[in-house]
Amino acid sequence: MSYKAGFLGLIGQPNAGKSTLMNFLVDEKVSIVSAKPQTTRRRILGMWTSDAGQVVFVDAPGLIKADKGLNAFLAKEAEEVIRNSDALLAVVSVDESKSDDAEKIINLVASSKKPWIGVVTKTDIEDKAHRVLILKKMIEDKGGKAISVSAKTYKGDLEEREAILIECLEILPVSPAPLYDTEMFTNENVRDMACEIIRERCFENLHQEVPYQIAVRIIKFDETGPLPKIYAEILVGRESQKAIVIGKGASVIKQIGMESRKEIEKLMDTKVFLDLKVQAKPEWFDNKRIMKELGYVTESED
Ligand SMILES: Nc1nc2c(ncn2[C@@H]2O[C@H](COP(=O)(O)OP(=O)(O)OP(=O)(O)O)[C@@H](O)[C@H]2O)c(=O)[nH]1
Ligand SMILES: [Mg+2]
Repeated sequence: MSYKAGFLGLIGQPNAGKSTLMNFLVDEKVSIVSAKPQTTRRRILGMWTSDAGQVVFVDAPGLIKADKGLNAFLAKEAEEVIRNSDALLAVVSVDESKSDDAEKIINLVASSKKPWIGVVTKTDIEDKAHRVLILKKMIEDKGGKAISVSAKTYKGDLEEREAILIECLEILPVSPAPLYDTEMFTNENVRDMACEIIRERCFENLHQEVPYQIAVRIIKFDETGPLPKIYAEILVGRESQKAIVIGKGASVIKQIGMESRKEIEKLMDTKVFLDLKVQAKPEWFDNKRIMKELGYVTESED
């Protein structure tokens, strides 16, 4: 078989399990995950390389419709992943909240004219088990190959994972060489991954609209000494949210800081010093300059 390589976009509703699926297939924690929808904000690449080729997964925000602020960015980002990928995975979950949510995704991917596979996720949710066959049939009726997987409870059946990866490789174009260095599993740098880890911990520890109006930026990343020192800032969209993020006696920010530090230490394989500050930037999501600085501007707008 000839060598294959290309970009494989993950398309699905918010919360369908796209990031969990990519992390599982790449076998690394590349993309952040949370129980709340709209966790992923910009495309994140995860690579898997073998002798037969290289799959470059493109994790995208869940598909939404919006024409303003951060949500408009999420909508455009997902559209660009559909447009720019060589092939697509339609990711549909057995616990989709509305019955036609999965159908919309399958129809959209099938009409993209790109090679695609439908992946039914969260098959471990027992009271939704009957949905697996329904969704697989929906995929096959649109001409796609259907795969089902539980990416979260997966217990190391390497053959099953490899089988999915080989299916993914098959729908990619023939390529003379890999697209990225074969040792790489992501093109994200440590700085950006640290920001995403802090944002993930904010999604875990904060509720209602607060996590959606948060952004994280690194102020200083000092790796000169034996202990890397990271100074980061959590931006909130309203003055009143500052007290919520800090919490009573700074309990919330301390918890976010401790959890983030542990994750960053795992990522960097060393102890780190992490300093978190909270800053209110009212309606930062309506400010073009700040949005651009945070990376929330699509390629087409740039
Ligand atoms: N039970 C079960 N839960 C899963 C599985 N895959 C993902 N989840 C959970 O579903 C939730 C959403 O997962 P994500 O991977 O963040 O979903 P996503 O599609 O990337 O979501 P957005 O980035 O918000 O669009 C998290 O709570 C995951 O733990 C699975 O196979 N089984
Ligand atoms: Mg995601």
